[in-house]
Amino acid sequence: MSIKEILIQKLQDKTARIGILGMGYVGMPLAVVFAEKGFNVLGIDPDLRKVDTFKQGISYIQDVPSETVARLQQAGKLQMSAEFAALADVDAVSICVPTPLRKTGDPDMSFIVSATEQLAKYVHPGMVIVLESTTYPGTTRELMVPMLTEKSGLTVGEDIFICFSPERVDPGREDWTTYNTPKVMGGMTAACAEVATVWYSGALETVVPVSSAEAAEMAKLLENTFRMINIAMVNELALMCERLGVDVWEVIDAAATKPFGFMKFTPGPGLGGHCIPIDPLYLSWKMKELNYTAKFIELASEINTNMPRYVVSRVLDALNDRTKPLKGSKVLVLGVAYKPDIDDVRESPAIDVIALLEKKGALVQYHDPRISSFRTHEGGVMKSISEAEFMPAVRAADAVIVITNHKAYDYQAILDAAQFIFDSRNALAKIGKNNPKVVRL
Ligand code: SAJ
Repeated sequence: MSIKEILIQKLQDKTARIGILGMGYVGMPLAVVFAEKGFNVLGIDPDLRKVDTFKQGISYIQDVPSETVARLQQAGKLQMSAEFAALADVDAVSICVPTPLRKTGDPDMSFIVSATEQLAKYVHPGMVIVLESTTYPGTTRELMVPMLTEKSGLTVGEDIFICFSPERVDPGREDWTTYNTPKVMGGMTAACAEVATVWYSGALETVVPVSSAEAAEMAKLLENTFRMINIAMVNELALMCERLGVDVWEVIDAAATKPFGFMKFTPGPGLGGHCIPIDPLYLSWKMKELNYTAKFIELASEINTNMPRYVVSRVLDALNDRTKPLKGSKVLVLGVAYKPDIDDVRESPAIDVIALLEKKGALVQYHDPRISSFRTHEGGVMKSISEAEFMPAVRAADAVIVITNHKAYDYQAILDAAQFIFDSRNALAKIGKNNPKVVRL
């Protein structure tokens, strides 16, 4: 039997040992899915706090219950370590590490490089490697393959099998999970795709093979660029509707009655999260390397990035209409998470809105039931007001600004108590319509 046939056999009978590099919101659920389906899984993460928490049978990932972690650990199906040396005994590796942006706006490949450098020390014949981290097209071929073959002398498609398979984890979502979300799989060779498809099909509901790693890398970027550009389009629509004196929310709801050929997006104070504002910039960066300007991405990024400034300008105008300067006004920001009903503040436009308000001299407080504090751009720490302080702060504020429309808020009570509300999310919707105390984006 060939190396490939032996590896496929081990993947089919689940004697293959699995390694997950990076046990975050992508790696942990993936490790659990493989372990639940009978594989022996080792999660490797350099963060000792994660490893220690895991070893206590506690989950630090919102989508994975501690009961699951404890059960799989006791069953010997799922272990965690901070030591990469354990990779020497592993047959199949998924790399699920962060791909953020540098301060310069260029891709930060350091997590992929360091994980691959570690893996390269232990790579051996009969290993399949799948990169899941969102990255620019060409990463698997141009960066992963050389790092894993040049020193080892191993041949891709014969000794080792290298693929790209984009993660599609949406933290907090319960309808689409790691198990039932279709998984695109692109191999460096047909044999690579065959091996990885056998592996992932042993645990996930649907695997969708494509012809190359680049096709899989690009599919992911299309998914998230599609969102970023459409959000930018409705954000610009909001600016146009304001100038036209037309209610953008009514316009979008009306357009959304079209049962085909339309997909609803809503305007807001900007684009947050660790995916949508960032992933498309990996593509535009790569295209610049190829002397091509990704015009839609650049324009969408410009529009989305400007939304916090637009929100502050609208608040300033509204206070002016109430003969109140923004400077010295008490402003209460409601919700700083990057989207409703989650506890993640990464890239949240709320941070920009608050910084701009303070720059204009406003006296700013914020409340978020899920974010007790966050680090400001200047490196300071801002704390949420308490529940006890909440309603008095709503009453005392010259302006209440809804930035993140958490379901937890009692918008009627807020409307009754506030002097003025700027609603950037149409959170008040009907109850705020035609109410002189409310101005909407
Ligand atoms: N946003 C708008 N208007 C919209 C939709 C979103 O302003 O119509 C804002 C959100 O408030 C947030 C940002 O855009 O600040 C991103 O929102 P998102 O709904 O895209 O949520 P994310 O960042 O959690 O995106 C993830 C992505 N999942 C993966 O990358 C695996 C994305 O591909 C999913 O489509 C998205 O979840 C989802 O559908 O929930």
